[in-house]
Amino acid sequence: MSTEPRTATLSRETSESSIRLSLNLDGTGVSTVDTSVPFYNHLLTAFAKHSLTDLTVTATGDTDIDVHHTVEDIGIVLGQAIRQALGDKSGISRFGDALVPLDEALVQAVVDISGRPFLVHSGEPAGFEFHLIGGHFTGSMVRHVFEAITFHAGLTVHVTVLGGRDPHHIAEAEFKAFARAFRFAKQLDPFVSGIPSTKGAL
Ligand SMILES: [Mn+2]
Repeated sequence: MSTEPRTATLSRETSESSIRLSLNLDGTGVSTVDTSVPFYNHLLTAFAKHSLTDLTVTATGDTDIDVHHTVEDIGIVLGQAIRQALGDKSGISRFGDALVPLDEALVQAVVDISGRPFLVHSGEPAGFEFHLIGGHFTGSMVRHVFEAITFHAGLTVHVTVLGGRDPHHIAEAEFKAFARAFRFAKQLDPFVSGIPSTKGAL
């Protein structure tokens, strides 16, 4: 089993956003999240808490245009940091799944730390993508963030919204379900020796 600390610290500067992010995959879910996008702070705080990942994010960007660039770019950096912190993936459970409600909303998430980026995302109710949650966070960005994380972390992720009406509940349940599935996938399993793949690499 790997004894290397599973941590990463990354910075990313572009003309559209400025991001500094650090995480510890073997944390307790402690977070300090200041993205300048309030509802996204809420979602990332939930991700940290329910995946038992310690997470610090400081970001600014051209949110006067739209929150899109800043939100997406943080997703990219979070994915890159997850990939880096996972290292060679020896000793991990690899697979995780979760079924998480938030009142009327119900979301299933399945994560495979496969090294092969693939997102299957379905079930958000019609019009969800156009709703401005908190008056600033477009519903469409939920899938877009999962795309960014999945692609840059090298994860296979299935997120299925099974029910829900309130956009805040649905978005939050999606992040909690993903977080909890990721928690189990990344955890070190004492019964696993080496890299959990028949081909010897993930
Ligand atoms: Mn985009």
